[in-house]
Amino acid sequence: MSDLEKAKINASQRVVSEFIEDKMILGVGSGSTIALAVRFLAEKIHKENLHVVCIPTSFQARQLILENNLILGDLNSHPKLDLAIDGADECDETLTLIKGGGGCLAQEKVVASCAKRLIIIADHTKMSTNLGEKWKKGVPIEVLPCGYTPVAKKIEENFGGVAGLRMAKMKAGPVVTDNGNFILDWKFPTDVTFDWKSTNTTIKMIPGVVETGLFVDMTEKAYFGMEDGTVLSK
Ligand code: DER
Repeated sequence: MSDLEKAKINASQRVVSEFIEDKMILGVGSGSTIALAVRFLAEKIHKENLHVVCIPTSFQARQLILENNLILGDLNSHPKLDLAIDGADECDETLTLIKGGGGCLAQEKVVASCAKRLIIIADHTKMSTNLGEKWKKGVPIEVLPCGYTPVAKKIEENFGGVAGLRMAKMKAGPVVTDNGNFILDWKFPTDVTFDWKSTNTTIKMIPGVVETGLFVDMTEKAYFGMEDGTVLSK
């Protein structure tokens, strides 16, 4: 097992043991870290016979819930959640996140917005002072397929950098999200200090933008698995 995987496991175990309670409505995030966390979540729920309804943030999360014999819910039956747990591609010192490396940002943000608390689980490579220091692939932005070119141009004209269409690896053409949309990865200029709240608001107003991977003022705490085996919470 790699040190990074150990770090993810340590942070996952800490969050599961500290936050998961009986009768909880829980948002389950997406990505490899949460895939590990769901293992410990399932162990705790089955061992302690807890009643926890799990709300997925993606097709992947739905599969994880079903594969681990957890109770699957949805936002129609449970529009208000007690807690959401999720990963992040980067987390700055203000707990502003870049998410969407796995292409699930839109549903992740909806679920997180319905939760009283959002707790992030990550390894130390995701921890930064300013966004862009660690995650070099840019801010993921989910867009309607018809509008990806004008949206990319407007973002580049307004904010600089390059907004590139995310191409699939095991399929010809672009990545298509669970919602049937495309993703632009906006590699923003690093010599500019962004007010991420207003930048996010402006980008979201561009016709054709479905959601951004900027999670601003949404995170209560982030737990980072560190290289020395400890878990740092911020
Ligand atoms: O796509 C996402 O938003 C994921 O949560 C991502 O941010 C973290 O994925 P990882 O745990 O596989 O690094």
